[in-house]
Amino acid sequence: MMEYSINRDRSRRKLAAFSCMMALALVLFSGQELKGSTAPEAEPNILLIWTDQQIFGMLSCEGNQFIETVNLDRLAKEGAMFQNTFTTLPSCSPTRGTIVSGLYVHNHRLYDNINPAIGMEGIKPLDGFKMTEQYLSEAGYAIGHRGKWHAGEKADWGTAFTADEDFSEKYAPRWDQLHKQAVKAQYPWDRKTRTGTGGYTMGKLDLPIRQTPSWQKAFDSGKLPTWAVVGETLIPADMLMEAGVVESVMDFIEINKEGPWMATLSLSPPHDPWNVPEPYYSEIAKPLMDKMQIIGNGDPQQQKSSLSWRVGQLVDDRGIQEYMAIYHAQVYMMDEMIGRVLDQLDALGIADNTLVIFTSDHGDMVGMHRNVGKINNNLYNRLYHVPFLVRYPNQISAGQVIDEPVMLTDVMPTFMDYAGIELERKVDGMSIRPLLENEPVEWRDYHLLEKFMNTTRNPDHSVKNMSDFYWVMGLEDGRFKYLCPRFNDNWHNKKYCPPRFIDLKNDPFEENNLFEDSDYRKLVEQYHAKLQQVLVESDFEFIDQFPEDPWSERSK
Ligand SMILES: [Ca+2]
Repeated sequence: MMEYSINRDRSRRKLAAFSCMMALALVLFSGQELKGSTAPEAEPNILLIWTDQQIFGMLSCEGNQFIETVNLDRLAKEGAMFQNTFTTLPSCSPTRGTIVSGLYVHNHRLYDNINPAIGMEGIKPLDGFKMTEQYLSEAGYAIGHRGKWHAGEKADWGTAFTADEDFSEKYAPRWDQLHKQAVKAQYPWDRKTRTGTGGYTMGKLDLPIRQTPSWQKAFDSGKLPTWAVVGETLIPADMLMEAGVVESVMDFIEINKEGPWMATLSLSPPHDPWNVPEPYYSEIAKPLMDKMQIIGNGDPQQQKSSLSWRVGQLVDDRGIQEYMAIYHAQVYMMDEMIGRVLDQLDALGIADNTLVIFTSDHGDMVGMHRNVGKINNNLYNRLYHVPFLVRYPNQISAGQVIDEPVMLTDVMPTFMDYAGIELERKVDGMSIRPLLENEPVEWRDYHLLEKFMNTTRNPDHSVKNMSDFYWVMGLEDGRFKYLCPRFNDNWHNKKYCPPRFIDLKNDPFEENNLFEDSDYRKLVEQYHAKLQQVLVESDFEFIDQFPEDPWSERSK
């Protein structure tokens, strides 16, 4: 089944060379100047690397004291490290929609995780939606997505994401199928028996995983959801799904080395299930277990509605430490795998003309307030703050540390900017090129936070309109954070996320809600007005449902 991609990639390469000449001719004839300090020699290759569920602060260049991530550190050293990058919604599918479209979730409309097995396929995207891969494919780039996709495989989303039939039908969803098979081989549970509000019925344990003592004990209680598995996998490292993804992306780059190409290396760890094989288990995870510190002691009343907190209650503190240590080991293992691809760019002599971005789709609680995983409804920064490294030796200087608030909406317009492609419609993100090249730019001073909870009672879980959602919109600027929920009939009595106002400077673990504190009334009003302005400016189509004032929802 691999031949089709090889043939197709070859034909694209010819097309790419032609389009490259055309672009050069256009520049020469129009006298148009390329942006930036120096004109790039050629259209850059683009390598987008993302892990899943990796928080900012896990890399040694970001200050992690427990593991040395020498390969990703190299990207920071030879390029730029962003310290303040947020996703807009901490779930897989919505973020992936944002990365490829440059749009906020409320604009690309992939509100919740796609799960075709239970009929969740999102909402039809807005007209004129066009994703990164489509633009680049039309410009002559060879496109290779490898690894987890999770952004739709059929119906409306399949069409919206289609760069061409190969991409939609074979590249991306094919990897999702493989991923599913790999997961299924380890976790023989049946999604069709999914019950209740976010739990999974437990399948029988037949895993090639040796769970840690605390997690084995919790497992034996029969109360854990099936994803909450922490231990040592008995699958050798070179036979893991991720090793195959890395090899495949390397094959793609080798075949297309003359460029231009765009490759996505999409890796699942440190997403659950949390496990690593030897030697990572003994050499990295085990020695760290004693050293892991649980931070935060969130109010149980506020945490109750969150599955990640409930799972954390089923293990003792040692269990939380085991999970945190293995999470670190997963990041370490991913760093080694990513290093193979970076070495390949050097060996092929194409690193200088390859724009590399490394990030993650969203965070994880990593033990904060004794939470396990990401299913927490309180919109903690820990779930939104992600790593973000950029390297492009031909165009940006090395060793930069950048503090401006960047969002994953900015990935797509940045790629377009460097590839010299004009966008056909307005997107919410901004190209980070001026930040990278030290050019003057008016930049945002906040992150927009979004969260949509599907509250439909439709048997197929499909979302028909906005009133099917309980949603929360938030704004944070590093100093304060304001969360504004919009309840609906199904959910207003559940204490999901009440309105919140947090002093991030003095309360970094977000434990004290100042929303009802009269001293902060004026500030809350200001943040409410600013949030509303951001939503108006970004064409939030349900702005009429936005609460009139911060306190209007409270009385419901
Ligand atoms: Ca994810």
